[in-house]
Amino acid sequence: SQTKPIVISTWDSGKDVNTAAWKILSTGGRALDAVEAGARQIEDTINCCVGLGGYPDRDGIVTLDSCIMDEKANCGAVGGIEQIKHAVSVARKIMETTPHIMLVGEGAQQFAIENGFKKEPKELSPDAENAYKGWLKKSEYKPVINIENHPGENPGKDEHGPFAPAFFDDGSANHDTMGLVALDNSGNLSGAVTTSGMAFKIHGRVGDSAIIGAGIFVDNEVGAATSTGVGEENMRICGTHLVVEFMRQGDSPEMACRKAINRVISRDMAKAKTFQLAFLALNKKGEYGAYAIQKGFVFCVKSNGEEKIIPSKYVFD
Ligand code: SD4
Repeated sequence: SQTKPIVISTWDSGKDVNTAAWKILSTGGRALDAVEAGARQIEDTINCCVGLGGYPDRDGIVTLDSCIMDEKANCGAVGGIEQIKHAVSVARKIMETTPHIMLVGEGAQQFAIENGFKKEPKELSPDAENAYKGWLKKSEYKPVINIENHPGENPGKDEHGPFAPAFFDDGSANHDTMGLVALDNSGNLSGAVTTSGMAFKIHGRVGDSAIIGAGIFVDNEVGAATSTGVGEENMRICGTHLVVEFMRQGDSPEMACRKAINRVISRDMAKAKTFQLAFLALNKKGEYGAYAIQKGFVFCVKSNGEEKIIPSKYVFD
């Protein structure tokens, strides 16, 4: 038996995102349209971690990453785009109207404006402004190129490094990247992810949420997966591609996510204890599952029979 349509999404903010996606899925619409609508819903809100109200990079600039993929392996992605609200729709536009998959930075913004997207003001949201001021105060504001500063690695210095301590988040800051995947009434899968990325990242840093195979992967014969957490750790293993491949080999969505998490942990257990990374997956039958490194990740599900916020299983307390 197959549960369809169905949409699943990251974090508790996924509840409203699923509602937006459900409007499309429940009336027989395409999974692709549903995941775009879901991502747009949260891009329209003020959120620490998605859209133009998100936390800036360490130069005080908000840059967005997003990607989208449909049932035919069409994909679009945008990295480090500034002052454009609906990064996910830019990604879709790239997918549908160009021979390319990804545009970044100024070129992406130029493309968006040429395609009718409005250039928004540069101002930070009040919440982001506060967070940034706080970060500047406490941090020794020295550019450190290419050093990932994980909490625990440099006692006394690490809390305010270029990469904010994602795993300390318990609702406060620096999580809530929105990744969602859906299966529509026709049995087709699509996925999208949208984020302002790691707070206080180096200007120009692009994370997993812009990378097909890391932020999102969809294979219409098998399933789809998305991810949230420290993007670098996901990119290292092409995580969502890996999750989908495990499902292809017969694993349940939860087991597939768990195996991808195990892949990360087994390489360096001590380091894995210092960051959060989570995978969320849906298969062709509408079965879903998740796995995280740390406690605290939740995801949202919406189908005809279910509307729930579910705590993910995890490795470390
Ligand atoms: C990133 N994966 O930019 C994102 C951050 C994230 O919830 O997931 N936050 O690395």
